[in-house]
Amino acid sequence: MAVKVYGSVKSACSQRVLACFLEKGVEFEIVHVDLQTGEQKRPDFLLLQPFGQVPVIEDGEFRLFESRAIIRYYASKYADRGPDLLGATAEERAVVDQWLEVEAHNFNDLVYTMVLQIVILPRMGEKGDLALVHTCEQKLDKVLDVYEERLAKSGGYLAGDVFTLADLSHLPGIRYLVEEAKMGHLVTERKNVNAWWETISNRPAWKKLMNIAY
Ligand SMILES: N[C@@H](CCC(=O)N[C@@H](CS)C(=O)NCC(=O)O)C(=O)O
Repeated sequence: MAVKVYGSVKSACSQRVLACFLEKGVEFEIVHVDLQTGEQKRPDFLLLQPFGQVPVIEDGEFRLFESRAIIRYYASKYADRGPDLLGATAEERAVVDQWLEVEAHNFNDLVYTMVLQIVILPRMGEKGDLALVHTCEQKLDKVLDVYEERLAKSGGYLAGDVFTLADLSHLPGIRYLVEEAKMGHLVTERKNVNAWWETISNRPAWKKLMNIAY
């Protein structure tokens, strides 16, 4: 039975889950939730996700929200299928978790704020705060300098020499930054970050998702 994904194929948080499903060969069905109209705040949706946000998955009787919790769950549930996205030993899994946390707490908020100001607000007819964008860009520069150094030593991926959830989790945010916010220089001006982005964004699962979404 296909897993229901309440969300939107264009929302970054839903894309994180869908990229994982395509890597793992998990059959899914998207139940579109229109974020623009506030449909997600309907009481029936709030029963699924008390904060009114996407994505939420429904797998038979089992429901889960928070995109990173969802990808951890499916990478573990289908550990024997498709690429290992979690790491084989306790230490490898801990390093994957470490970089997943970095994505969530050091990277994502800055990218989210920049995309909101440069892309989303202007689309809604509002003016973005460019001073705020500049502050975030300066902070993101420092974060990506850390990535550059890490990738120079790690073997090409954040958690080591193979693709894991740590890399996958960055795909939607970097795409928004490069494709929509036109901040690609943050990636291209860093040799190792650029090579990493080229590699991970060319994975068949991500390319398939991009074909579905755009
Ligand atoms: N930490 C949550 C964040 C979810 C989130 O921010 N979702 C956005 C779309 S990417 C959303 O639903 N925004 C609408 C809102 O917050 O009202 C996750 O990773 O699932």
